[in-house]
Amino acid sequence: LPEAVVFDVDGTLADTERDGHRVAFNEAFAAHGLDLSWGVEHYGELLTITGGRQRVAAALRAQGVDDAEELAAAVHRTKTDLFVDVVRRGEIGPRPGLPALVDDLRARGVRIAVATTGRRAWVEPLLAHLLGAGTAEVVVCGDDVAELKPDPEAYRLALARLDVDAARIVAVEDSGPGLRAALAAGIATVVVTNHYTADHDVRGAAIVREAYDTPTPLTAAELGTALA
Ligand code: XBP
Ligand code: MG
Repeated sequence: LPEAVVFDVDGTLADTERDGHRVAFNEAFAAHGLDLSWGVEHYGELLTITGGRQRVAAALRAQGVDDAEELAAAVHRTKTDLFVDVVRRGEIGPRPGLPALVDDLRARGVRIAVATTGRRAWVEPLLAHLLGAGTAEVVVCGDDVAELKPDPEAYRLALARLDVDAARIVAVEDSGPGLRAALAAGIATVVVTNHYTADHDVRGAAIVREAYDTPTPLTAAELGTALA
């Protein structure tokens, strides 16, 4: 068994992007009077830009907006507030089969951590809702690092806070950029894809699946085989 499992959040613990973050971004654009709206398919392409503020800044720069960085920061603050409300209303549930995996890990004494590029303001209430407060003993967020995924900084920080060797742990990710971040930190990685990441390049992953619960439930023991 791994000593610890480090989970990504967006797309991995929950399907947060299409009906969550995307909608909050669009509401924030409207609140700031911007003529910008991200459709479901287009948003999938934008996910290669990790970090909400960076994603907005790229879109504003593409529109030739002056002070794109400053405006992006303001729009992203609005988006974060809106998304915190969505999370607090309990509208985002876990991906099917995830709670069973987390129960299995906890029952076997495997430590649980989180490494995400998302903002702590919504990550903490979402984790409390999905896993129960305190289930993840280490939570690294986008606020904590200078470089977002695919840079390994978030994973390296999680390793340091867990005080474990990379060779003893397994990461669970949903996307290409997330996979590359974990691999660059020397961590064996299991990828559970979703509709947005089904066609991502996942070479290098120890295991690739489309779901936690099918064709068989993903277990702590199966995660352990990623270390071999
Ligand atoms: C997730 C992200 C985040 C979210 C939005 O990537 O890139 O930016 O899309 O959250 P990963 P914020 O799953 O690899 O961590 O607006 O808080 O950035
Ligand atoms: Mg993700």
